[in-house]
Amino acid sequence: MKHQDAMLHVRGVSLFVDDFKLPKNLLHAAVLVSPVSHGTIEKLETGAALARPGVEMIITAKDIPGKNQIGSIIKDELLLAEKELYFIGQPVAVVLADTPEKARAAVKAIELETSELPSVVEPRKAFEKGMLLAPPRTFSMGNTAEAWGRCDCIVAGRSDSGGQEHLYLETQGAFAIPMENGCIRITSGTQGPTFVQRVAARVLKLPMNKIEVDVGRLGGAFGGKEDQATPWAVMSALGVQLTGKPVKLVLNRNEDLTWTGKRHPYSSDFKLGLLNDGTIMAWEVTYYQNGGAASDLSTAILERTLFHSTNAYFIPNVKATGISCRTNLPPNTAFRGFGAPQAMYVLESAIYKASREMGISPIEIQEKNLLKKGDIFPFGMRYEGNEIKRSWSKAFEMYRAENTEGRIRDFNSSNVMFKKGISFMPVCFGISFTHISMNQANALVHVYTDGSVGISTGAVEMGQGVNTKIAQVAARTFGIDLFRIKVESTNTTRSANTSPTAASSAADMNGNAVRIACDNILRRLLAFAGKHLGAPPDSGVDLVHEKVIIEGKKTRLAWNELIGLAYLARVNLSSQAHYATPGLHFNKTSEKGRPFSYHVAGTAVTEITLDRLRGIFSIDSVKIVHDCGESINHLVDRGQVEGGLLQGIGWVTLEELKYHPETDALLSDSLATYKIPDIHSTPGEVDIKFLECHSDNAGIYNSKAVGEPPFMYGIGTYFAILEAVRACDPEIRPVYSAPLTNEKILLLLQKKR
Ligand code: LUZ
Ligand code: MOS
Repeated sequence: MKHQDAMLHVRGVSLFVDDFKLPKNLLHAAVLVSPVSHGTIEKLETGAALARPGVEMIITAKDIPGKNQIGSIIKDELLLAEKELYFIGQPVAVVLADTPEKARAAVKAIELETSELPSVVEPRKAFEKGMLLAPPRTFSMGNTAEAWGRCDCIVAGRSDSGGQEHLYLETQGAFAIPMENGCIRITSGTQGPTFVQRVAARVLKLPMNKIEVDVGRLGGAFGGKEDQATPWAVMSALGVQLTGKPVKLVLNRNEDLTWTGKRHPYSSDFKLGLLNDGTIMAWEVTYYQNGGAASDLSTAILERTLFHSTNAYFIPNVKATGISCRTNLPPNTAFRGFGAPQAMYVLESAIYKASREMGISPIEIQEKNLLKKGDIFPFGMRYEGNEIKRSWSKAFEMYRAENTEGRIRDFNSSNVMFKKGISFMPVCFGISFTHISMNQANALVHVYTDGSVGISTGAVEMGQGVNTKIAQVAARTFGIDLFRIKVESTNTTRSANTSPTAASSAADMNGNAVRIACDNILRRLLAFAGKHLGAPPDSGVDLVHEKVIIEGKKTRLAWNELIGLAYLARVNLSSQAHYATPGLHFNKTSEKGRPFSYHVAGTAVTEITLDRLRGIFSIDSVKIVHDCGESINHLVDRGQVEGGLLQGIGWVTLEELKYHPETDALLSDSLATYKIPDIHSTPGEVDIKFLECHSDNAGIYNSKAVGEPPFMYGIGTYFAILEAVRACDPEIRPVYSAPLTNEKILLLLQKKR
């Protein structure tokens, strides 16, 4: 079963926001943004710009009819600046003109004068100044203060990880069309159509039922369109409301790179205590999260960091504190993994440091402390699976069977200029939105009289294959062929009050809603079929491979004919259904509960070869054992594992956001200066083995969520490089500061001791 969009994509006929044919009177929007990272507006004069040819209107904060507020969890972000400016890229005014070129030229003609204020871009500095987005939170278990005394080895240190640009292929964008009676229809490149609808209603001062949001598909998102697709969609709708004409706003790549938020950089302090045999006794960590200038999703992301502070390990005494710091960067936001990669990287740094101190292999420490079924997480939930140990064991068996350790030892002792390094990276990722109320979805299923099926849900297709999985769920539940199923656009008039497509959970939750809706229709159809065929009441009627089966015997009645007859007999051929993930609860005072439906686990083994002279490396292989539950689509899941791995490798080795030391302007603002993995930086071999297993509480049809967990396999590359550096010279002090770029590796190798 291939991705349903594959044929459209390769033929170049799939439609993205910028591809729709729009009415002739369309206005194009361009945005004037703050040129300073902190300051105030002293003068904002739009007259000259408005007088330019083709310019229809210039919108500023005072034109907003409703609330000038786009914040979600905390209402601390304006759509358009009023007086103070908090980051470079903060929207100030929107120009509407008859071409995008004229709109952008008019933006340049607006006179904006600002005075600058001191800015802060480092989270620790922000913390010292008391600039927080929310009060700090601490998750704890056992008693760390008491545990230190029983440890044979204690290591403490600092670990930093950088931000990351989402670099979705399709930049942010939206268009909006005026409808009858003040209603507006928005087509948005968003992961969260309901959120766009809610915020547009707030800003435009309209009831939500006057705003319709439609999403066909996104050209990638990775979390970058969970919250941050909203402003552009709302600006388009505002333009429609103020001019009565359709409005389109699509960012170009440079605007998108410089204005929108990214993965949160973290700076963390850690302390890890172990026994001589490698058993971890205590773990203390403080995360300073660089939240940017508004809270966006930062507090939820920090919460997920705290949930993953011990990753795939059992640690009896834990104290993890997270601090969301307000800085003068664009508000940082959701990005695949949602704070968990940052947490896991810190713990792996600490384990690596301890292994050096104790003179044992990090692999030994890792293996010794893996979570077992029944172990308790610091937030009170029990680990209910055994896939961590199973995936580790399977990976370790391969490692041993292939004599990897011996082969690397031989290679390293017979090569001077090249050294190999290896690492294991176990991952345990919790599935469910950490905000419990978001764990709900709905579906609307219609069977048409010709037997074809149309499905609407809140899930947004962004290349990840969720529509393919949803079609499979419907075909499987009905017992019919896939070609009959069409998954419709995601639309707030058909699917209301939906959660964003995020947290890896869209196929699970929307798939379950589809299953329930299809079951409702199927039950009516089978009751009708039994009656129609004269089967005695209570006989077993079923639909298999498009044929009605009675008491295990195939009848002549096929799906198409059944639908036609059922319609004439006035059977309801539509159903709406709702699904709420069961068993979730969490208490934010005690910080204990059961926030996740289940966990996804796996282990990656990464082998790299380092060129000692040049500081460059190649990844020889990444071998992954991954738990997909009972996968409903191995091809789609494999794509997610490969893509996640590569994105994770990019985060820890290549992708470096550089800012101007005085102006705070983003310097790595193009693909020439911001390097993501390409074909040359992919591993020579990516071997993915799926762990076949049955888990209680798994997702739709016992499959498991797959979007985010594989990202964290990439972290293994960092520590494989450190191992190769150690093979060059065991005296070199490792650094715990991602990304470990070629320049950093070279400096490390050259460091005078
Ligand atoms: N988005 C969100 C997420 O709003 N809540 C979450 O818990 C989450 N987790 C992962 C990715 N996106
Ligand atoms: Mo997300 S990081 O929008 O699942």
